Amino acid sequence: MTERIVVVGAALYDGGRLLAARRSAPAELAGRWELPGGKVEPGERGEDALVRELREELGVEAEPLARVPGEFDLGRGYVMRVWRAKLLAGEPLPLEDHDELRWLGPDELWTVDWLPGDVPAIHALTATQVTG
Ligand code: 9L3
Ligand code: MG
Repeated sequence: MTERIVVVGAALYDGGRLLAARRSAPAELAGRWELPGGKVEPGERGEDALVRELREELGVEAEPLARVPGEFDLGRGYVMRVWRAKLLAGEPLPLEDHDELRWLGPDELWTVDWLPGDVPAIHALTATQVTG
């Protein structure tokens, strides 16, 4: 596949804890954990896609803070760009494609079974200390 599909992922923080979301679909990804987010629409800015995806998937308002350097290969032509984001309003709910959410403290980051493509992103997040 030569097409590159850009996916945005949110490292959503609240009080120093990171939100992890367990996928319920599609079947081959179900049960694994990810940073919430999804595909960028044509012409859409990454930051705008992030805000939209967090509204749709979790029902919250969030503010992108800073891009995590790099691009994470998800396979099958997908690459993920990650932003740290801060929860502004709302309590996240698994409204779409997720069946469980968990806020992870700094010492709990590896207690969930991350999707393989998300693992390098979590490592990148821990490489710097800034949280929202
Ligand atoms: N994906 C992987 N890790 C993530 C996200 C947000 C997405 N943190 C993968 C799962 C799908 C594809 O990217 O194969 C598109 O994601 P979505 O639009 O189904 O959320
Ligand atoms: Mg999604």
